[in-house]
Amino acid sequence: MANHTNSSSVPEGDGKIAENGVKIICLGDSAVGKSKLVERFLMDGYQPQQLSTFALTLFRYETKVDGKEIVVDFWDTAGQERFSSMHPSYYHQAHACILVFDVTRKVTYKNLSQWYKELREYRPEIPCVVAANKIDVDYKITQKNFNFSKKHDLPFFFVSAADGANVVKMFREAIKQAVSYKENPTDFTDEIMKELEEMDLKLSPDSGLESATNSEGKENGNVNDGATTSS
Ligand SMILES: Nc1nc2c(ncn2[C@@H]2O[C@H](COP(=O)(O)OP(=O)(O)OP(=O)(O)O)[C@@H](O)[C@H]2O)c(=O)[nH]1
Ligand SMILES: [Mg+2]
Repeated sequence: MANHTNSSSVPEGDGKIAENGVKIICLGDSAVGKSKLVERFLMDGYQPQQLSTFALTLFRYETKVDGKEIVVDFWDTAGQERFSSMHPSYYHQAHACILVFDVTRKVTYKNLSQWYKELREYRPEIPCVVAANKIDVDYKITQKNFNFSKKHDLPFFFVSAADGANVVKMFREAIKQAVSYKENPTDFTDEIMKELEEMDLKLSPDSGLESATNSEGKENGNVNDGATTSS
């Protein structure tokens, strides 16, 4: 099941994404329910009235997609960080994004454009899904049209962290899209990253190209004893 790492600065393993891992970030205004949605998905539990996310929370989750073992890192941050600008490392190498708003507060829907704009500055190509949260407050809201997702051609889900409606469906879609993006990145930098990762796997896990081959031209073994040495 899920491991949870709470950290006020850098998450577990320096935020390094596992080899078979994907990184999914959550974005949206404060109190729209980002943390509750992740918690709901991971634990199928819900405890209302918790404090705002302090700074950054990393939720690690292991699952299978098309029979393949995948490690998913959900990155969750406090919405108010928008006002002091989100640290670029939050976006770094993200494979998908979950954009959340609260159907009971119009302003959180309005602010989606700003979140989306910032996301696209850092990650122009990654898949993004939109979650309209808190539908349990009044289910009639699900008859309404929210054009933001149509405009940007993004999958849209009415969800509730409180009663769990569509939560699994929405997360499964985000995970599926993150995995398929990682396998076939459309962003130039990501393509290069993927090539480098594949080279690294063939050569040596922690070294650059030069140190990957020794003086006799032999490949180093896939040594990973957890220790790193500096030259
Ligand atoms: N009725 C209802 N309340 C919800 C739902 N999801 C979250 N809440 C409540 O909304 C409040 C904010 O939820 P959080 O998950 O902390 O929101 P957040 O987006 O993580 O907020 P920040 O960490 O400040 O950015 C809490 O009081 C939750 O109990 C939901 O689906 N329905
Ligand atoms: Mg939070």
